[in-house]
This record gives sequence, C-alpha cells and structure tokens, in this order.
Amino acid sequence: MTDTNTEWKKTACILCSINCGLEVQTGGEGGRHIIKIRGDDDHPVSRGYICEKSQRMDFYQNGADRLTLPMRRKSDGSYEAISWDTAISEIARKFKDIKAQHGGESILYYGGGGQGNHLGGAYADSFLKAVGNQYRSNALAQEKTGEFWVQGKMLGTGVHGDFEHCEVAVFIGKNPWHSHGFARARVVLKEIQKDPNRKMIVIDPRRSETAAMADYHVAIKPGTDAWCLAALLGIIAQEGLWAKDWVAQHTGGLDAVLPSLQAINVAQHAAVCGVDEALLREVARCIAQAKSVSVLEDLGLQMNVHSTLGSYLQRLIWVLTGHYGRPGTSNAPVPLLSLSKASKGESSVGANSAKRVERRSPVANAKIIIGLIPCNVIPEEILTDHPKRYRAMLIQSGNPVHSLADSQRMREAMRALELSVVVDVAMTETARQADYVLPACSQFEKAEATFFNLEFPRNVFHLRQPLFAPLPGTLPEAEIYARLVEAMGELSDKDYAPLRRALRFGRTAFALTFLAQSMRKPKVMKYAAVILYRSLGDHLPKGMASASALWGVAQLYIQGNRKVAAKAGFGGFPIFAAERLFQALLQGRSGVVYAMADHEDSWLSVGHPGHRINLHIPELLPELGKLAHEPPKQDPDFPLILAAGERRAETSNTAVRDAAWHKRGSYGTLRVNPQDAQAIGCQDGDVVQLSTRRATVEVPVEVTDMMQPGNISLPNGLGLDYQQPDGQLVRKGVAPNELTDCTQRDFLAGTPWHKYVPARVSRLA
Ligand SMILES: Nc1nc2c(c(=O)[nH]1)N[C@H]1C(S)=C(S)[C@@H](COP(=O)(O)OP(=O)(O)OC[C@H]3O[C@@H](n4cnc5c(=O)[nH]c(N)nc54)[C@H](O)[C@@H]3O)O[C@H]1N2
Ligand SMILES: Nc1nc2c(c(=O)[nH]1)N[C@H]1C(S)=C(S)[C@@H](COP(=O)(O)OP(=O)(O)OC[C@H]3O[C@@H](n4cnc5c(=O)[nH]c(N)nc54)[C@H](O)[C@@H]3O)O[C@H]1N2
Ligand code: SF4
Ligand SMILES: [Mo]
Repeated sequence: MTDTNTEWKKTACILCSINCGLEVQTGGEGGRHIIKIRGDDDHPVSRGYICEKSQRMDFYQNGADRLTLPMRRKSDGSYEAISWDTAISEIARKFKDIKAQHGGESILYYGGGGQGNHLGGAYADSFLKAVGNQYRSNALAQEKTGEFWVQGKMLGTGVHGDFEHCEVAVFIGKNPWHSHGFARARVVLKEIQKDPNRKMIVIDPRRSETAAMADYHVAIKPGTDAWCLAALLGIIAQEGLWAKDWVAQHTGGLDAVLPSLQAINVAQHAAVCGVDEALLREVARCIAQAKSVSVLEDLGLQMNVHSTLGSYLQRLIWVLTGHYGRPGTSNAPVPLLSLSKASKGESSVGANSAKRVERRSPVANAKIIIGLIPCNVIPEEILTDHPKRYRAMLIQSGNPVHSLADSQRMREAMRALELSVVVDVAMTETARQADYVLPACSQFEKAEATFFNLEFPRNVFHLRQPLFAPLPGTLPEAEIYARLVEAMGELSDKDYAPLRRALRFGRTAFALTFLAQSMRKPKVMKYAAVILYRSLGDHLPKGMASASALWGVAQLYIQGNRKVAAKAGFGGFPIFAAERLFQALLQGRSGVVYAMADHEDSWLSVGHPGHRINLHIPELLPELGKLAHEPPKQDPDFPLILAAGERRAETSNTAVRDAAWHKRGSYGTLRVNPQDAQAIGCQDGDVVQLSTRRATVEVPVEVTDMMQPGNISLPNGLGLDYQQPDGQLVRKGVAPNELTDCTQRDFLAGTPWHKYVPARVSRLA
C-alpha cells in the first residue's frame, strides 16, 4: 500500500552536527518512507540551507538490516529473536549479577548518541546509575578530548568561531565544504572567497575543496601541524606581532610562554613542514593584522601526532593576536546542556557538579577527560586478566567495532566480555559481536534532538517531532531504560504516583512536587529521567514522551543562565520560566531561541581568575621545545602516510546503512597523487593492495593531484557489512579501522593517529 502525504512536515537532518532544519513529505510503501526533502526556511540556524547528504534520510529510516526484535546470541554466533520481556529480565539480571560480583566499575558504557540523537542518552543514564557504572567512553574520546582539555586549561569554557562575520577564517585539518562544523558552511565559504577584504587560510596537506577556495593554502607535510603552528607562533613572538595591550589586559601567563616562543627556529620548523618560510610569515601577519579571526581545528589535527599540543598552539596564536570575545572571533556559546558535563554522567536533573579530581582508567591508567576513557585503550582494558578489567559493556548509538582504532582487537574485546548489550536501530558490525541486541525506534519515530548548540550570540535548540509511529517491535530508548531500571527493582509505580497525582492539578503542582520530592528522596534525582518519562511522559503530545527529560534540562538551564534566558524571553520566576521554555520546545517545529548572549558574556564565561585567558599549560610547553629535536618519524617498510577516514560527499559515519545510497560515481577509493601512482605502477580505477602494520586490504585507486606525493587517503564510515538473503555478510568498501592500531595515540589525551598511518601500496599480484 502506498500512501503519499503531500503535507510538508518539519524535522532535521541527522548526518552532521549542524542538524539543518528539513521539511519532508512521507509516503511510499505503508506510508513509512521519506520521499521528498527540502530545507526549512523557518529554521533559525540553517535558514533553508542543506547539503546533498540531506537527501539520504530515507536510506537511514528504511536502511538495511534494521532491527525489529530483541536478539540473543547463540553459542554458534548466530542470533535468535526473543521477546522484550525475556530480553529485559535476562539483561537486568545479568547486569545485577555482574554488579554484585565485580562492582559497577566493571561495567563500561560506550556511546549515548550520534550526530542527530542525544535524548536517549539521558535515559541510559538512569540505568547506568542503577548498575553503579563508573566508566564511560564515546566518539568524543577519539577526537575532541585533547581539545576540550586544552580549552579547559586556557579558557575554562567551550568556544566556537564566528565564521559568518570574521575577516579571516583559519581551518586546520578541517574541510568544512564537506564536513561542515558551522552552519551554512558552503554559503559562508563562498562569501569569504568572494570578498576581497576577507581571507581564508587552510592548513591541510591535501588540496581539499576548502583549500582550493583559500587565499592561503598551507600545504604542510602530513603530521607536521605542530611544527607549522609553532613556526607561526615563533614569527608572532619574534616580529612582535602580538596584541600587547589586549594580552596584558585579558590574559595571564605570557611571561612563562614568551621565552619558548622566542626560541623557536622558524626556518627549521618551516623546513620540517615543507612550507616556504615566506608564506608562513605572510600568514602570521595576516592573522595579527586582521580585525577579527576565527579558527577551527578538526580531525586533520586532532587525529594526528602531537594533537593535544597542536590544539594548544593554535589557541595561543589567536589569543596572542587578540581574537576573542568580539563579533567575528571565537565566543562562548551557551549550551542548553553541556555535552562535556553529560559525558561525565551529569546529564540528568540535579546531578552533582563536577568533582575536580583527576581520574584515570582502571587498567591502562589513561587520563580520563570530560569523564571519558580514551577510545584507544578500551581493548586493552578488557583483553587482560587484570582484576579491574571491564566485564560488561552497554553500547548505545555507537558502532565501536567499526569506528574505533583496530577493529580486530575491538571484536576480540567484545567477545571476551561476560556480557555485552547493544541498543541500536540496525544489526551493525558492533551488534554482531554482542550478546544481546535491543531494537530502538529510529530518530524519525520518536522525539529527538541534539545538544550540539554552538551558536552565538543567539542559541537554538530544535526538538524534533516524530514523522512515523515506531516500527513494530522497536521501542524508544526512554522505554527500554525505564523497563530495565524497573526490572532491576529500583523503581516502580509507587515512585511515580505522587508526580502522577500532582499532574492532575497542572504543571505548577507537578513542578513543586518534583522539587519537593527530589529534596526528600535521593532516588528522585538519581533516576530523574526515567521518573519524568513515567510521569510527565503520558501527558505530552502523541509521540513526544521521549522529550520528558528535557523538562529537567530546562529547569537546570534556567537556574544556571537566568540573564541570557530572560533576554530570549524566558525570564521571571525560574520554575515558570523553565516550564515556558519546555512548552516552547514542544511546540516549536523549527527550533527555539533559548539564549541571547552578548560578547561581554563570552568574557564572563572565561572560567579563570579575573576572567583572564591562561596562556601557560605546563604539561604542554615542554613538548613544544622537543619539536626542534624530533622530526616526524618515517617507517621505511611503510613509506606512505595514510589518512584513514576522510569526509567525502559519499560518507556519513555509519548512520546511513544502505549500499543503494551510492548510485553514481566512484565509491570508497584510495586517493593517490599521480607521482605515487606512477611509482606504484597503477592507474585510476585499478584495484591495489593497501597494507599497514595491522592489515592488508584491496581498494580501487583514484589518481588525483588533490593529494601531495607521499600522502594517501581513504574515506571514513565505509566498509559496512550487509546481510544477504542467504545470510552471508558482504562488505562494501574498506573499513578504515581494520588498518589502524590502538597503540598509535596522543601521549596526553590518548586520541588516535588516524591521519598518520604508515602504509604501503602495491599492485595486485
Ligand atoms: N579511522 C577512522 N575512524 C574514525 C574516524 C576517522 O576519521 N577515521 N572518525 C571518527 C569520528 S570523528 C566519529 S564521530 C566516529 C563515529 O562513529 P560512532 O560514534 O560509532 O557513530 P556512527 O558511525 O555515527 O554510529 C552511530 C550508530 O547509531 C545508530 N543509531 C542511529 N540512530 C539511532 C537511534 O535513534 N538510537 C540508537 N540506539 N542507535 C541509533 C546507528 O545505526 C549506528 O550504529 O567514528 C570515528 N572513527
Ligand atoms: N560528508 C561528511 N561530513 C561529515 C561526516 C561524515 O562522515 N561525512 N562526519 C562528521 C564528523 S563525526 C566529524 S568529526 C567531522 C570531521 O570533519 P573534518 O575534520 O573536516 O573531516 P576529515 O575529512 O576527516 O579531515 C579534515 C581534513 O584533514 C586533512 N588532513 C589529513 N592529514 C592532515 C594533517 O596531517 N594535517 C592537517 N592539518 N590536515 C590533515 C584531510 O586532508 C582533510 O581535508 O565531519 C562531520 N561531517
Ligand atoms: S550540513 Fe548537510 S549533512 Fe550537515 S545537517 Fe545540514 S544537510 Fe545534513
Ligand atoms: Mo566525529
């Protein structure tokens, strides 16, 4: 039966952190397809903008291997469908046993949300508290933890550039043309390119789409960002280009860092990164003389050697040249809920404030940043007989077997666990290693949202309404975790009754009862998300029950941000302001402005004494000095440097699981410079052998002078396994992490060196 609905419904794209507003029509078989998609002009952030990836929503909604029943692994590695009741009671009992035997610290939580879904994580949190969970990790701990750590030390707040208004935009290991990272990226990039008074600087070994638009493409050798950034700092210090009055007024620690910067041998560093010294001098002057500069670093730097040092050095550049807290520079967005706090397990209402003790992982003794274990140490924290090893894992909305370094070790680690449970919409590479797989409804079958709220001065939260009823057999995360917490014996109707009664007298009575209860019973705070879902959930519009936890988020947000909330129209007595905000979120189809800040607020957010930016990080300054004596390492057996995981038009992590997505053009090619292709003896389209220390794969070559000689590149997110009608699995493309190695990681944050994988290419025998 087809049932086309010509009404345009509002939702958002779920394929990158921008979450552009969409308008869609549904129809097709059973009315369960997304058949037409366009940008939503009413969305306050994206304002009608979309990129080509938005057209693929139905390949997610109706993707391959979607789950419709809980699955239990059999001893032969195959799976049998079981009922929800069986799944919930067995899983609850097994977690309870592991907690009793080894403590909650033996249970690792991975994931919580992807590029489009963060609400499920709030409910997982209640279950994690029930099992006494202490350790977590997610994708942020293989990209952003080094940056967050540096940001904490220097600014004490998250910051984001204002690319729409900056005079000079700097992208370091970042290709916004494809990967975005700020709203309406292609429009903004084109505006900068066209305007003779504005400049774009791109530091990237590859002539990416963004680099090709830049005024200055600083084509460093792969892995030499730290040398390049150090050279720029050396020039700024030695030519006296820093903003002396501004730095004196707004920062601390200059005296501790200046001598190190003055000692930098600019010519030598320029030679290491293979860039003309004159170009670096021009770039440094351009940044120093500009009225406003915004800088964005991403994976080219963060998944590379010296990544945490690089995050520090790039910030020194824009802080020393005075680019913070004004239009066109970096500012401090006001999040509705801080993702770094949520990662620490503080997402639910009333969780304790961050304890500032340094935490380390139990086996590898790795630094825990924003509450997260570095992804790269997870296998070694499991594959050991250490008494503190993890014995169980809960994985939600993440695909670590595919996305973490060394898929082979991660598969082995999952099979070594006593219990592994995956909550996902599809039978993923990770699900295929789990003991239990629980089918979640898709992001278009429940209320969903993200906490990637990086706008400034006006910040927007978009709560999406479901487009479809849940696929039969699936449940929203809120329901899954409520059932699990109840099956653990932690909550029952008794706990919900007072709130349910209060709701009969309206939301004010509800709010007052919730506050009174939470002061009396610690359990109410501990399990706030599930308690809200089980009480308020029934009173929300159809399909919106999963938004219940936002009621608590709104309360907390208003308590902590009275001024900026009031300016956005949510002023007055806090619990009423929060209620109005929650109502606005429920009703606003295209997103709601919840914060109106001004540039002064960016300074108030700087979390160091006197709101001064700190220039001196004693853990990293010595690393800067070492650069002079340690040029990047080369491996004679693997002479090429592979960037394992480039963002392209055809990639979107592993959220879209449907090979039919790719109809035209090349798929999953290894990009190789013509000079290297000649040396290898291959031509465009040839299939070659690509080897690293971990594995050898076969892959088609794309010969392109986008790459510099010696540097080759594979896309991210491909190499997914699809089940054929006969039950066989067929892999489409190369899974990059079959080739990578957990031990190749940053000394401080433990983030992987995915963009610096020594490799070799040869012709097929
Ligand atoms: N070599 C290499 N590895 C990389 C990268 C690289 O560049 N190179 N990039 C890394 C980066 S930056 C990232 S962010 C990670 C991304 O890797 P992951 O964090 O593992 O995220 P995704 O691939 O987006 O997987 C999201 C999962 O959520 C599931 N899902 C979708 N919707 C829902 C839902 O509503 N509920 C539930 N429960 N599940 C849902 C999807 O089916 C999918 O399995 O990969 C990293 N891995
Ligand atoms: N199309 C698409 N867009 C996405 C995603 C997707 O899967 N597909 N994923 C989203 C996610 S999770 C993330 S985290 C972002 C990531 O967004 P980006 O970080 O922009 O993505 P990448 O293409 O992995 O890496 C950026 C650039 O780093 C360069 N690079 C490689 N080696 C080096 C080096 O040694 N130094 C420097 N300076 N640069 C180097 C590459 O040439 C590339 O152009 O993208 C998001 N957007
Ligand atoms: S920029 Fe593209 S991928 Fe990102 S949310 Fe918008 S449409 Fe989707
Ligand atoms: Mo990412």
